[in-house]
Amino acid sequence: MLYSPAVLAQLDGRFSFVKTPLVNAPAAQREPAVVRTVSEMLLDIQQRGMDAVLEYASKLDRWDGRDIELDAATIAASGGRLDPALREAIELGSERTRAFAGEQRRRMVDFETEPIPGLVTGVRYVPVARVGAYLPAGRFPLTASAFMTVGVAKEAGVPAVVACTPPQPDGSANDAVLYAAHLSGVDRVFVLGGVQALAAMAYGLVADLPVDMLVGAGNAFVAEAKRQLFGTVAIDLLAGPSEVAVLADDTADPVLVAADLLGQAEHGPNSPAALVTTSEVLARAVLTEVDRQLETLATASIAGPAWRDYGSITVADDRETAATLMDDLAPEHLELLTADDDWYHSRLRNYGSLFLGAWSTVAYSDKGMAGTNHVLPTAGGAKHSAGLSVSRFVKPLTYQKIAKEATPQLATAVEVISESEGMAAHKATATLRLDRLAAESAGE
Ligand code: HSO
Ligand code: ZN
Repeated sequence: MLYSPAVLAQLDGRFSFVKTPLVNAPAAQREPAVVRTVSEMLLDIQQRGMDAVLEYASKLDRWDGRDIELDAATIAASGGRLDPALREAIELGSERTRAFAGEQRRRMVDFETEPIPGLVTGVRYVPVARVGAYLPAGRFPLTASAFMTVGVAKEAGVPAVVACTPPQPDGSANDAVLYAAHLSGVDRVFVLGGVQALAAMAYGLVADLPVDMLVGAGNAFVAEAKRQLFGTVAIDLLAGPSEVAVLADDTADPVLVAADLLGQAEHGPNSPAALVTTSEVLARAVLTEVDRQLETLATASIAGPAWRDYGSITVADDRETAATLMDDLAPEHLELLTADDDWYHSRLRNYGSLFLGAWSTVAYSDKGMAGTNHVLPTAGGAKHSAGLSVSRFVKPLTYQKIAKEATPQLATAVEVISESEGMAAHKATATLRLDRLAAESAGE
C-alpha cells in the first residue's frame, strides 16, 4: 500500500496520486508540425546553404543583415558591459565548472595491458575535433549553459568549440551569455538562433568546417533539429522540460521543499515537480506551503500552472518504497532531504544529478556554482543515460600492438572461428601469419 488514503482524501483532488502518482516530463517534443517544419528547413539549408540560413534568420529572428560572426574584441569586451557583481558571479561559475570537468578529465587515463606476451592492447582518450554549442537566450538566457557546453568541451581538450546564440530584439547577443562563453574558452561566436544555427554548424556553413558534435539546450525546434541532425553529427542529449524531484522525510523543512519544487517548476508550464515523502505530515505542509509561496512569486504565472498540471506528491510507506518510486521516475534533478541521505545515495541508481542535504539545492548547479553539469537527461532518460560531462567529448579509442609471440594463440583460434563461420578471407589473414612464422622458424 503506497498511499495513505487519509492523505489522498484531503489533497482536494488536484493530485492524481493513484492513477499517475508521479508525472514524467513530456518526452522531447516530437509534434508532427515541428518535425515537418524542421525537416523542411534542414533540407532547404542543405540545398541552398548560407542564403537559406540568412533568410530564416531574417524571417524568424528579424536579423538585420550585419555580419553574424562576432569579432574577438566584441566578445572579450562583453564582461565590461555587465554589472560587476554579475561579472564576478560568472567568473566564479566558469572557474568552478572548468575545475570540476578538469578533475574528471585527469581521471580519464590512457592505459595499456598485456594479456599474453606479444599482445598489447590499450585505450587512448581522444577528444572530438570540433564542437558546436547552442547557447539559448529565450524566455530565460541561462547564462551558465556556456560553462556546461563550451567550458566542459574545452576542458575535455576539444580544439575547436564554436557557439551560436540567438539575437536579442536589437540584434545583439546577450552580454552575460557572451562573457560566460568567452571565459569558457569559446573559439568563435555567431549570432544566429534556432534550427538555422544548428544546421549552419552541422553543415559547415559557419566556422569553415562542419562540427562533429552539437550540444546545448533550446526550444522544441532546436531539440527536434538536433534529433534530425543526429547521425550527421553526435549530440549531447534531447532535453525536454526541466524537472525536479524531492525525496524528503519528516526531518525536512516544508518551506525549503516547496521553494525547491517551485525552483524548477519556473522553467515552463510543463515542468514537472515531484515530492516523494515518507511523511504524511510533510506532504500536507508542502502542499500548503507551495500555494503560499506562489502568492508572491514573480514567475507564478509559469510555476503555478506547472505545479497544478505536472506537480505531484506521493506518500510512501517506507524508504525502500520511496527509493523504488524515485528510480522509476528517474528525474533530471533529485534532492534528498532526509535523515538517511547516505542510505538513499547508495541505493538510488536513476537520476541526472543528485543533491544531498537541505543546504544543497538545484539552482547551485544550474548556475554553475557547484561545478557539476546542468545539461541532464529528462523524461526518464536518466534510466539509460548520464548528463553531459567531459566523457561525452572524449572518445576512448582502442588499439592493439601484436607481436610474433602472440601469433600462435591468436591465429589458431581465429582460424577455427572463421572456418566455422565460412569466412575464408578472415581465416586467410591468420593462416598467412602462421605460415610466415613457420617459415621463419624453419629458416633459423
Ligand atoms: N535546470 C536547467 C538548467 C538551468 N536552470 C540553468 C536555470 N539555469 C536544466 O538542468
Ligand atoms: Zn533550472
